[in-house]
Amino acid sequence: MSTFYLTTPIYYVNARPHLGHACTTIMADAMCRYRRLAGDRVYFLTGTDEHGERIAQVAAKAGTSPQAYADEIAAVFQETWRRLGITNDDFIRTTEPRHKKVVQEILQRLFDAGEIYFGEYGGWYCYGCERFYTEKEIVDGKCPDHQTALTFIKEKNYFFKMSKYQDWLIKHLEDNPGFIQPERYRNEVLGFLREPLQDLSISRPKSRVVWGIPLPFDDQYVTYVWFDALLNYYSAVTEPPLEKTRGLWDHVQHLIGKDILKPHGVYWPTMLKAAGIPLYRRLNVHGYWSLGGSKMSKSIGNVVEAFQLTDKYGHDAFRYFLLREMNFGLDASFSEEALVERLNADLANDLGNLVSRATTLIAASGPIARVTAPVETADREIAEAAATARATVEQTMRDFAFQKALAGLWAFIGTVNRYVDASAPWALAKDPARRPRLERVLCTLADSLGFLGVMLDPFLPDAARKVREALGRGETPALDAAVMGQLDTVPRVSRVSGLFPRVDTKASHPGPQPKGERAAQGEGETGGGKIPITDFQKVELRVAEVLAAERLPKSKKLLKLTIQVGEETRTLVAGVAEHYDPASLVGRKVVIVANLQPATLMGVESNGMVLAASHEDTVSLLTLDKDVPSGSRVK
Ligand code: ME8
Repeated sequence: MSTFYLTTPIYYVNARPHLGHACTTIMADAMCRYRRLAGDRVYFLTGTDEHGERIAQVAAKAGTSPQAYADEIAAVFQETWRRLGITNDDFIRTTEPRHKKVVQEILQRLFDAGEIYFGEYGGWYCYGCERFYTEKEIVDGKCPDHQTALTFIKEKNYFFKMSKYQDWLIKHLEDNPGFIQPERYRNEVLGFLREPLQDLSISRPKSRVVWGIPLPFDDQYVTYVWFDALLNYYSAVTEPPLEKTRGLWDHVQHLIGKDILKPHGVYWPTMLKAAGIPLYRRLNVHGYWSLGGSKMSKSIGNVVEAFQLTDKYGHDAFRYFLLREMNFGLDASFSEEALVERLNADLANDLGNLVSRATTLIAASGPIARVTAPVETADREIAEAAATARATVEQTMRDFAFQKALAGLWAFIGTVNRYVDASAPWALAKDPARRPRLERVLCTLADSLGFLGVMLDPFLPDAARKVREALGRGETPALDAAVMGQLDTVPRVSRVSGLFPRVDTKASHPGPQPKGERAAQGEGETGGGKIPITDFQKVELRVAEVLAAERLPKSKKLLKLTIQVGEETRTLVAGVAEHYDPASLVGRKVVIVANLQPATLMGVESNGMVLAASHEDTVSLLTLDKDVPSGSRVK
């Protein structure tokens, strides 16, 4: 039995879980379920990253303490993973004592060994990323990730002597080609290392940042959030003394998105090396999901909450889409339409129909104690296709290539569907003389379902369980049992229909066909006037500050407003002239629809619309309860 310890990034608690987080966590879950299926001892870790300036800032904005804020969002992450059926063994929070203790011990160890020194550094800092950017990384004077202005900061800090590990790390990457995979990311890290490596500032002065782990050797400083965060992978499995890691550490592999390659590919191995801790086994890096062409990140705001889609289409369909659509290591583009397309084609059509046809046929014939008819070429081909599919899964899962593993399984499903068509069991059933052949065909089909009930388990856990249950197999599935061609009986099978109901794409918005509860609630196709939240998300509502206001000469109703939306100034026309004196609006913050197509009203181009409530003769502009900067998103 081998041991497999897999981690996801620990997610920042400054935002709620979104599609990107769900993607990494689902990939890790599929991998861990697969390794359990293969009989490995598995430890699956995820968690939350709770320190740093950014968290303190959002907590302050929300009018609460950083700890209370972190408690709330960490609970949302935990609840999200529970509802998505994620099988993590542990959930680490960086504010837990078990973590803080390890961070302080390692800092002290590095300090005592002379790996940390006190010095001064000035550089361009992004508050969003909580890191300094080198001149080369800066794009148009802005943070390449957030596209916001950087701040020049000069301050005294503690530094980790990362630069001295540059040559060692280059050699390690060259000697261990599989250390970072796919290869493009190993090359990217080697690319970073072609430039001189700087020492890493690992502290922040308390005068500027208080929300962090105090340095054990200087109480005027807290630990830099990345230095703190990376150590979670180690602290989660450590029992005192530091080296005891329950036999897990030597097997650790990390799964991350490409945005955090540098901390994991450069900082982390050098930190481990300096602390005398064995390096991780492998860093697995996936690409980024984009939504309508722009990168999806919470700071940019176009997030998709994981729940909305899983509630709508089911966990398995959501999971399948994320695993099947992204080529591991490359970027992918998310759309609800593409999800529905995959759901209809691969799940409803290919898999759902196969399961429905096969279980219906087998259930109709009843169990068969002994199948006597010989195995024919067509049956043998199915067993061979199963062996090929399993070999593909085993090989591709070594590299986290979920899309290839699923393509391999779908090739098998296609073969079985063609086998059903060609052997036409419904025709065989009409001819008593062909009963023996019918029994062999049903046996092959039951065998195929048994195989799928095991092999699909990591990817579609709910559907795989339903298939196993239909065959009366209650036991925990095992990869070793995924072998076809050894069956001479047909079990009692219950019919499974509608494993994945088709989604009607003809309705104006993709959504499941109304049925059962949904129809009763008046949702779905008939609508009842309700829209999916994704429709609402298309509307970009923002806070705007009125800079100037004037009446339009020929109009009784219209005012021309000059407004500030974040960094942008625009003009819009509002129909509130009968209710507001222009001067009274200047300096006020209102709410606008920011992404309306421009319209020309009385010769003035209007870019957006001001929101107001009206009742009889009263018109009341939407204003804010508390002050927030113009440009803030309203949702
Ligand atoms: O970076 N596509 O946390 P984070 C795919 N706390 N994956 C995405 C994604 C997208 N559009 N957006 C986010 C942090 N992710 C640090 C990590 S680890 C010691 C500290 C996923 O909340 C992806 O896994 O910003 C990415 O690496 C991670 O979320 C970043 O999450």
